[in-house]
Amino acid sequence: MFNDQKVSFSGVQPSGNLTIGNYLGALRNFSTYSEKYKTFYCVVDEHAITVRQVPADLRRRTYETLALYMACGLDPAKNTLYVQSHVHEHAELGWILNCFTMFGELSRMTQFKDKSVKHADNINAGLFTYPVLMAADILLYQTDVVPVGVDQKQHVEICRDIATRFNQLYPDTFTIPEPVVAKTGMKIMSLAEPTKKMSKSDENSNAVVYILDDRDTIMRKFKRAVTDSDSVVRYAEGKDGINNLMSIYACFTGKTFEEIEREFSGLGYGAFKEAVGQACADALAPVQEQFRTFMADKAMLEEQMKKGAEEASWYARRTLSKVQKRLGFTQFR
Ligand code: ATP
Ligand code: LTN
Repeated sequence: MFNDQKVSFSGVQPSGNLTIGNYLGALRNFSTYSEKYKTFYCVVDEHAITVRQVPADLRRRTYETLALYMACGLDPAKNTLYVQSHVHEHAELGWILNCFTMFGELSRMTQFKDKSVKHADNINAGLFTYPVLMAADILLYQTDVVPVGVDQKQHVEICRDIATRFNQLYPDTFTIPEPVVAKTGMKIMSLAEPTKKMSKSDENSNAVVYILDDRDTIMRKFKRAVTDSDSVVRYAEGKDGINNLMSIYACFTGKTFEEIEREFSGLGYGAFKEAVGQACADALAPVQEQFRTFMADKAMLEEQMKKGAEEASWYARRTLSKVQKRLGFTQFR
């Protein structure tokens, strides 16, 4: 809460091409808060360097992620859209919160365990303290709600623990945030291995549908999606592939699972996959068109970055200064 207004905050890493998992689990839900909340949506480039990035790619993806925020309906006049490294208070509060976070609690984070296996040659301290920087992102803005996919819920929970611990020592410093996970789209699975999360850093691009894939590619990927030896479109245990396609179809069409089962009764998997592909391509077409328009105007994107960073800094400075005062750091005017 900032000046009696509720706050929504979320972030996406510019670490790869964004997927329909990112879209349905996170981005699409951000605009829900634009009218009634003060909203901050950040491109978290400092988080992205916890794994090695090619500088030119990181730079391009930072612009692309900002353009995608806007293409997903986030109007910069109503939402503060900015890049994390442009607001130095994130890193500063991150350091302070490191001193209020326990080694043991960070060791339990599943994303750290997964990424340590995936990047065994580079298990750096940043990968380990990643959730502390994320807590700083959230707490700097006195955030009430954090819209995320279900994989990030654990990180919002550790953020709540850190904030509660800090508040016990220094009362009324931070608002305690709530994670908000959408009912459908909370976890979109890989099309090739439907027990695994669809992830933008997956090496098998056929397992992942990107927001910017063209219609033919989308249709082809859904056609090849792994299903099962049954042929009935039905949501059931053990039918991970079909369950995932049904969730995706439900997200794009707003239909319930019962309606989907009825619609495809007696039609088989071929017709169903075709319909999922069409629904996905139809929904993404306007986003892609807007994205191309925004990407063609780099000067406008840079102006938005600057404006966003100025807005965000104003809030971030206030919280950081409050924290520093409570800790006993000296200050002068
Ligand atoms: P990476 O593969 O680099 O770890 P990622 O695809 O998991 O990246 P993030 O930038 O970490 O993407 O996530 C941005 C937002 O998208 C987060 O809120 C996350 O919960 C959500 N998200 C990511 N993948 C999915 C998914 N498959 N289903 C639903 N939400 C997702
Ligand atoms: N950790 C998140 C990205 C992220 C974030 C945040 C999300 C960084 N800071 C603050 C919500 C709020 C991820 O990997 N998806």
